[in-house]
Amino acid sequence: MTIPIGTLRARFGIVHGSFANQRRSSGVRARQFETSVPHPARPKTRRPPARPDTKPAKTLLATLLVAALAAASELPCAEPVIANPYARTALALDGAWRTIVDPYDNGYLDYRLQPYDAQEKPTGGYFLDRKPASPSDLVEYDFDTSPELTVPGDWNSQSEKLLYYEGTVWYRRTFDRPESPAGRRQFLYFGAANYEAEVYLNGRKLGRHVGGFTPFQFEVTGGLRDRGNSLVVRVNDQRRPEGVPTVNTDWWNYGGLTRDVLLLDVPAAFIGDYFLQLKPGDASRAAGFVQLEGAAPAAPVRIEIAELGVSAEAVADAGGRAAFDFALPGASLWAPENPRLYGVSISAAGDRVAEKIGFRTIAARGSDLLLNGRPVFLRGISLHEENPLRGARATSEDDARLLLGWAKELGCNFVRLAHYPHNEHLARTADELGLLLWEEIPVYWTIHWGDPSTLANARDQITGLVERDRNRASVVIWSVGNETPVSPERTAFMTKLIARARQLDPTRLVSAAMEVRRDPSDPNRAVVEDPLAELADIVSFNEYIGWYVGLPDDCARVSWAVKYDKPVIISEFGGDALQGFHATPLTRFSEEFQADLYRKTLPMLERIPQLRGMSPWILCDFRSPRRPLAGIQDGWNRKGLIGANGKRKEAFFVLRQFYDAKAAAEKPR
Ligand code: GCB
Repeated sequence: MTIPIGTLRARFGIVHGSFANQRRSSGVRARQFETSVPHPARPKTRRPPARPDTKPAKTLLATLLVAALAAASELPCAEPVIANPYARTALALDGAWRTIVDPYDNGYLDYRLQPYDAQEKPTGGYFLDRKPASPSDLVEYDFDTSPELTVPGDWNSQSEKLLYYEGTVWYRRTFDRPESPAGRRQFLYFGAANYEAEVYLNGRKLGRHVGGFTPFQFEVTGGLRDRGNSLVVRVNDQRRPEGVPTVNTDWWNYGGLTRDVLLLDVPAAFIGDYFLQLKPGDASRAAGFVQLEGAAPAAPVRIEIAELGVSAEAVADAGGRAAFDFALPGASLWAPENPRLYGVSISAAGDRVAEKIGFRTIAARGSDLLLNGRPVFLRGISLHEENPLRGARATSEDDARLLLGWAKELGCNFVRLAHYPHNEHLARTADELGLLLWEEIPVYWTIHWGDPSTLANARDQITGLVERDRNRASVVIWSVGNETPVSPERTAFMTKLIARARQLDPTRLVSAAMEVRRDPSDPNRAVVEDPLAELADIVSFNEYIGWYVGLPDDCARVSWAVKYDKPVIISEFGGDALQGFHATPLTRFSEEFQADLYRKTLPMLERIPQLRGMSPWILCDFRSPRRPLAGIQDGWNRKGLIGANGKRKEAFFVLRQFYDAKAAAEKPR
């Protein structure tokens, strides 16, 4: 959510009982699969209508696309940011920023706890970036002599003192105005700031953004000095019950300016956004829109794809939006084994932006998952946006290549980016490497379902994520959350998020990581039953049989009751192992235990008739404040198949063998 304050210039738009319950109760591991677990009452749900066959489904999709495009043009611009910022003329404001750690928010609030920036003429506040006017002048902070932190980057990993710090850190960066012909416009673009950011330029507040993983921007045209601009950002990552995520997460939620900061420079009228994919229902055509900002009415817009000989033109409507629908003769479809991207060039009103886009279809038909019309099995792995070798937020393209390279080595064609939007480099690199992606927002565990501000926040996050990545061929699934407790309020909340994702992008599938419970009358029967499963395109759930529930040998006895005629993805399973710790397979935290768990889990999952993929938990060990066990965990969740030292554990090879066999079985003969 971006809230602009008295913008320097009106911005475009306007700136601005499940198994899981069992294991989490009081932190005590309930090991017995046989233990009875009460399940919260669920409302009666209607069975979904029978799935129409492909033809009507395609027509429906096409209608939905048209309706979504029409509806989207009527929506208020909640948080528009410039699409594809990396293709723009930009000054990268990355590198060393001066910082002040401010646990009491002393630079933000006066001694009556009133925000300085609410005063008409602020009498204090670090955002003024003041210097003493004379030796007798009292100023109790000085950015120029304060420690530096690197941006993009989290603060926790950059200083031993900040390892567990949650609160406010002030960032300041100075810069000169880059040369730019008169009439052009400038925007300060932030890839993300976790969790809340107040942004000030030369002592004036530009606005505020809430939500730690989506981009935001402020227009600063006319507000830049030639020399010595002072850009100050207050970043606060205090956990809050009504937040998204809320106070409880099984990952370290790194604070800071964790993504790139760019000063973008664009023409007066420019291409603000675009969305181009294969036309639902007709894979021989592309369809979508281009959104212009500040252009004269009826501006012509051109899309060119030189390699395919495409040059299509459309005229923007009164709102600056041009709709496209054109043939893609001879396009080779994007797929993991053929990650073909085409150079797409968009030009209008004197602006031009270039992009690489892949074209493919994804659909669910009955329990089948179809990629480009052919059944596909998702050989996946889950991932946090963390470089385990540094114990730090992953921030760069290099980090993306490291992590996704490991996933490729594991034999994956699919990666679940858990539990929040990862940086844009991940999706762009996945496009190139040929990895299908599941992308998610941090609606994790127990969100405040009844709080409208929480819903607005989550809605903003799904909006920001979909708008940023809907041109990525790699992304096939939008996930609206993880392990949320079944209740009417939660389902109403999720229904709205699903509708939002579909409205913004009718070309992809929607899911959420759900839970599994035990049938009270049959201890060995695992039941998946959730009204959310009725709403989703894919039924995904996390299961920890053999780790939180029972022991790996129990897997042999489990039968499944998944009543939905939809593709099933096991979004998580796994167990902890400390890399290099060897013992018997029944010794917790040993590599042998984890490998045995994988060996026994895989055949158990294959007994689910609708199984179409999995993303076991997880590729790498990751930092978690919920994992104190000394000598073993030391603040890390050890469910990675790769340790924090970068070394593969035995289970890595078990899964790789399974995936290699799957891939071989799928190869067209
Ligand atoms: C889960 C969560 C994931 C945890 C994992 C675990 O179900 O979705 O965030 O890290 O279990 O290790 O317990």
